[in-house]
Amino acid sequence: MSQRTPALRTRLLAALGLALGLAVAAPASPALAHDELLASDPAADSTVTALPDELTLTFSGVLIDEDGVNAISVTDAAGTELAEGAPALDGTTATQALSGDSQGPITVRWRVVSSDGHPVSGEFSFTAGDPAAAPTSSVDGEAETTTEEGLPAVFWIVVSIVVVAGVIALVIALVAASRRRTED
Ligand SMILES: [Cu+2]
Repeated sequence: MSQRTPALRTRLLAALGLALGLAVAAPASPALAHDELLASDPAADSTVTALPDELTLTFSGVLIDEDGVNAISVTDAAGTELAEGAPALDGTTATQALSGDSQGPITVRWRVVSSDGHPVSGEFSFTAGDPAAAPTSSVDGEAETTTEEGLPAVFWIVVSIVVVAGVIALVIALVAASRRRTED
């Protein structure tokens, strides 16, 4: 027994180390496979003569198409929502109908579910028409936007903690079980 225990403990420690390594690495590696926004029409930071009837976003992969999971918000300088209805998905392209004829800086905030199942989001802006004709800014809409950006990171941290806790519980159970067996 005194000879077997150190070997068993070493093996269990190695298993624990491997499991922890996998648990930490797992959420990080699929992040590399997230779909990215490749292009948009209007393009980011471009200037167009007038607000178009629709906006298209082209991604690097086919987005998950389920009701309500993909959202595109398009607002003018006053914070008025210009997006009309939900975006239409076609393969790697999302098309968002726009309404109104707002001029000046237009902000696009998108949040979609990547083909690997993870939510991805981003923001860019373009200029429509005459910037001097932009509606006057109301400060309201600004504060809310930053909170949503942080959500996926927090989500994966929580998932990692749960996974690590689960692995530790499993290892403790295995150690207890093997102890019971060696005592017999
Ligand atoms: Cu991912």
